[in-house]
Amino acid sequence: MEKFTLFIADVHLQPEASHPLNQAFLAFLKTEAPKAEALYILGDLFEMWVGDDVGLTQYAEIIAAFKHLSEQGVKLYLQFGNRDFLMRQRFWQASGIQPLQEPHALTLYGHELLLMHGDALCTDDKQYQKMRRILRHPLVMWLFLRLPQHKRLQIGQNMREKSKRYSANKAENIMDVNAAAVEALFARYPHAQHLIHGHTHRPAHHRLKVDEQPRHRWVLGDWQADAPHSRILKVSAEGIALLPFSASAT
Ligand SMILES: [Mn+2]
Repeated sequence: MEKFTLFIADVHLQPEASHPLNQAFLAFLKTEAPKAEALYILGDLFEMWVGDDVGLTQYAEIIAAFKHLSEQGVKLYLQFGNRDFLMRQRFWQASGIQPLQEPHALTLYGHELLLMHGDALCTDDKQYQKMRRILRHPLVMWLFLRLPQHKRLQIGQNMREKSKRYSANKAENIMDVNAAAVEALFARYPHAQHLIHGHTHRPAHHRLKVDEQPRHRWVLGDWQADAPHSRILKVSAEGIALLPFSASAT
């Protein structure tokens, strides 16, 4: 059987366990993911994560499915997104997922890969980058996690709504990755051939040249809540491909 690894991002699992998106993702974990050697989740797995105490209850069924998958021998890795960066020790233990720094460079089946969520590359959106620096500040995160549960849930819900309004009112090009930021990243990782990221919800395979070298930028799809489908990346010795994934087809 062909050995391969899957990459996904921007699932945006909903706090309501019965949501069709969560059910579709559970089906993915039970049918597609077990065939892979490893599954990499490049951020925004959860629509929001306000602390392990809340999240392990909210997403209990999915976390149990991850644990089962890891016990079956599928390696699981995750990078933080802009919606879910407060997972801590209890989450890693309960899920069997291993955290990855950003960016993360690795060699897989002979391909030189570079992984990140992607929001750090959207440098044209100054307002967003400023907010990101504040929210990801260790002291801010430390303080937030010490608030009572109801307060954290309330803040999380407010931010969810603000983010929706924010994206709706912002020019499309401002929220995409900045070409110079991508080139600067490749300059820092001269061996990387393929950058894989999510965040922008614009699945695509971009070809570019940096320092005369051909490079690739693969953008993963988000998971649509109404009729769950996405574009996920399959990497094997044969090559790299962005494939449609549809929950109804499984
Ligand atoms: Mn994102």
